[in-house]
Amino acid sequence: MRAVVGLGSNLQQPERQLRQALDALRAIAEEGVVKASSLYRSPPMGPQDQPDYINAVAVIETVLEPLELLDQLQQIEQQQGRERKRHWGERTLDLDLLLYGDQSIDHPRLQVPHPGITERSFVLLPMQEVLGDMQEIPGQGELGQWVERCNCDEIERVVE
Ligand code: A4P
Ligand code: MG
Repeated sequence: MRAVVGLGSNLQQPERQLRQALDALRAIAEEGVVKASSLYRSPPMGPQDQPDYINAVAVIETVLEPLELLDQLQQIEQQQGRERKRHWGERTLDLDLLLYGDQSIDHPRLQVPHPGITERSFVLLPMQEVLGDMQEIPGQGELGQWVERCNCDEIERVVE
């Protein structure tokens, strides 16, 4: 199954955190990471007294079931020293399962598509880069229409 994972970090060298997480994703995916977006920098959504975030998305091919994949993602977060401090607060690594094939999942531990997709520029823009405007978000229409509506003023692609 093709799965799309969102990556985010705003502590302890965020760009390094994301590169390390991409390596870890390569190790759990069948064919490695099929495609990774550029890195994007944006001001924090939520509490403002925290550093800017670096975000990206990765597309992987996996044989893992959705909850197994979530377990793996959480394990990678733990390996990279993830602490949960406060809602929408700072973190060394956040991995969200954004899409899993064309499935809609509503489980106490897992909602897919990830509920934040359509409102978050730091998810929409990297998704658009790797998946294109025509990508269907199950139950919510095409990605392109959400990108058009999003407030994307404050997000910038990190030039490497
Ligand atoms: N969970 C349910 N669905 C999913 C899914 N699709 N993918 C459950 C991953 N997890 C999912 O997650 C809490 C629980 O959500 C998990 O145990 C899982 O069973 P978490 O990552 O521990 O919670 P959280 O990240 O603390 O949630 P919170 O606080 O709502 O944070 P968000 O929504 O992840 O946002 N600003 C910018 N610019 N960029 C960012 O990336 N990120 C956040 C955190 C805040 N501000 C940001 C950014
Ligand atoms: Mg999360």
